[in-house]
Amino acid sequence: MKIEERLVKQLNKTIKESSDQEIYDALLTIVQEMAKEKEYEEGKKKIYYISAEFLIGKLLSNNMINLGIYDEVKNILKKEGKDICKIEELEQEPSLGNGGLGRLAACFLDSIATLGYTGAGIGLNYHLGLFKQKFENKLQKETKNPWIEEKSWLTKTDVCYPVQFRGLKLQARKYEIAVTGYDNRTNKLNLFDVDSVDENIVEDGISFDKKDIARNLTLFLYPDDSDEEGRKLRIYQQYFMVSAGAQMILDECTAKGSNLYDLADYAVIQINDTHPTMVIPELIRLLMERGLQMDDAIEVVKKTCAYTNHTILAEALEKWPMHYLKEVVPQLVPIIEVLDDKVRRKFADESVAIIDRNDVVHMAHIDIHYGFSVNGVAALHTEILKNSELNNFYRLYPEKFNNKTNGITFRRWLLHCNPELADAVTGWIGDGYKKDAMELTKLETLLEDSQVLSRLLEIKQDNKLALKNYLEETQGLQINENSIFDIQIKRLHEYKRQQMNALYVIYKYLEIKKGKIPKTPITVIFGAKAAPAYTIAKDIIHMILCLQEIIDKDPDVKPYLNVVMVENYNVTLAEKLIPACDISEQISLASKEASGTGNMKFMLNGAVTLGTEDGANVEIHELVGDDNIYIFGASSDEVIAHYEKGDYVAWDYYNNNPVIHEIVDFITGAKMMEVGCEENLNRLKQELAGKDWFMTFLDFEDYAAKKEQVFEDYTDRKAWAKKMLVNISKAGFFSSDRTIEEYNRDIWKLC
Ligand code: 26V
Repeated sequence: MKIEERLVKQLNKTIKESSDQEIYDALLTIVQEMAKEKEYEEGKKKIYYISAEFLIGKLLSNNMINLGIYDEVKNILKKEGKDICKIEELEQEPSLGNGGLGRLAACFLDSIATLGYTGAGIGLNYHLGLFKQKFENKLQKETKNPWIEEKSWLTKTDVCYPVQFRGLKLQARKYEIAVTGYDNRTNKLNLFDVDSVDENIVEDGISFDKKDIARNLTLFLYPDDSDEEGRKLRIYQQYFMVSAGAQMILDECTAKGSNLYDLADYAVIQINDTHPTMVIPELIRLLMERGLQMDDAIEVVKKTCAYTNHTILAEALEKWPMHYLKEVVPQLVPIIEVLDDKVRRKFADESVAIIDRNDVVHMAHIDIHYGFSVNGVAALHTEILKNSELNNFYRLYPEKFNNKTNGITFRRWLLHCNPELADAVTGWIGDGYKKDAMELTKLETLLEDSQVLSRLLEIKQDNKLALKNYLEETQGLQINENSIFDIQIKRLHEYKRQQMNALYVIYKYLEIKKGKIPKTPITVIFGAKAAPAYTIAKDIIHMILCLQEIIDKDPDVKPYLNVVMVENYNVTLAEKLIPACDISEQISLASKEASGTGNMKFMLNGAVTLGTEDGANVEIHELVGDDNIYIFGASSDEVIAHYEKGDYVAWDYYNNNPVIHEIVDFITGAKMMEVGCEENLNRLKQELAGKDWFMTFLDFEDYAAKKEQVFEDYTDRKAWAKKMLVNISKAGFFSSDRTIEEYNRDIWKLC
């Protein structure tokens, strides 16, 4: 049946007579049916990607693109006076991730299905997701973010697994979300949930009784872990996910004929950071329950599990006190003790032990000893793991370590979010790049084509106007589409250095006040959520919102410089911001950002990177060359040496550098105090002048100088358009299809 007929049949009236909501509901049903037709299991071995986060974004358009019906549906609706964009707006974004790690998992699921691999995601069905961010009095407030509606992409199943905690047994029910591949099969994202969860226990904001596990288990993603109850709840969540996931994996493999000794021929489990690490002892436990001797079970698991590390930040590497595990999952404790004992018998080095002398369990150590692969997520990150952070392990198991530079799905991050650019590219080089992203290099032959260059600028301008309108309509923000859009969007963390960008805004503000007017107006756009208990991160948001107000009210400055912080930055907003960006801010302190993936999305959409030699920026730099990226700041080696020697003294910079002194003092100056909160601003200034752990002052001058250069270069529109085109043409390497092919070639070996 034709799509139009199918739609009318589903609606049971004409398209014209139907409301946007009715059309959304009907399309959801049709897409789900079409996706189901492409579900099949093939081949013996299956990849299970297990992750506490899957930041999948809205699904309607993405699925229609992947099923090849997007344009047809769009045109049918247009003919009847309906706008597909308005219908897309009705979908709630599932907020099942914090940032890069969760979004990566979503891109990977897309690529696994697109490449036709048998694979599935395993995660949790958080009802209220990550918190929704609101600004009140220029401060972040957290509220719940319900996303599951009557009609949603979730399919409830009858499949349940028992999960035993100390003194509490829960049933994990499996829900499924179809994962459509681009012109290929459909896989599944399995999200476990508990029937007894109760959204009504949430009081104001996001607070709730953290001890009422049966009712709170799948309410929120990463509940506040600043207190002990919160940390224990994380262990409950993690064990619930891995126990149900492991049972599902064993059942599926047994059904396909595995005798469990040969599990590794049927399953490979990719452990996304340490959150799912308990899958290792849990699988061992379950295999023993199903008749294997412990040593055999350990050997089976060792051949089945692979670990991806996503950060070198010590505070983010999970360590659980043994007494928490005893309280929550006592059945795993003897297994973890045996795992530790085996390590200790083999290796004298205390630093590689699983249980340390304080009786704390190092989750990453379990993964490294009892998985067969350890990978970093960008070339530099993997080198740092091998040479410093995990060097003690690398010396024991050099063969386990490998790099898999991250990637992004071009279906969402080009075809969907920037259709105008995608169409233009298709017109220039054909549509082969949609299946083989490396074909984008064909664009290089057009670098001297002035029509192509001006079209590129025109598309950027259209996207900037679209963003301006969107922000005005949805957030009441006003920006000038004829200014340079300088964008930093990512989780708020000191290592990502939003504060350095904000210090530059102060610097520029003071320059303009002194009469130094920029040639082209500048709009600095931020989007970031801060973890609820991360005080300094929230202070940085406060500083930015104060600057936004001060500048907005200052007629001397407003025509030349604007700052806006968008509220509740999420995937949907990213899809609007990225196509409109001129300058992509990737300014983490070198060595700290494992990879970054926003950097890749910006590049693909023709933004030019201003960044440090960190994470995947290094690889972007290598690909586009010095002329098409702006690199500044200390190298990772220099930074690591500063930490080792402890010779970075923020206070000296503050005292000896008059520019830094002036801008830092501005934070607590009269203008800021007039609009801001004394406590927050004082604390932030103290933190910067007295500590500045992520060395913003070290890089500030170089950053400011490079930024001036970028603004200057922007005025030569033709030369700038060439930089844009080079960036797009070199982005093919960052397709997650390439990343997944590498995972399969080196780790999964599916076929
Ligand atoms: C987690 C936490 C939790 C405790 C408080 C501090 C803190 C800081 C960082 C994290 C990050 C957890 C892991 C993560 O999300 N890593 C990101 O993974 C992306 C995909 O590989 C990568 O592009 C980003 O560079 C990396 O930060």
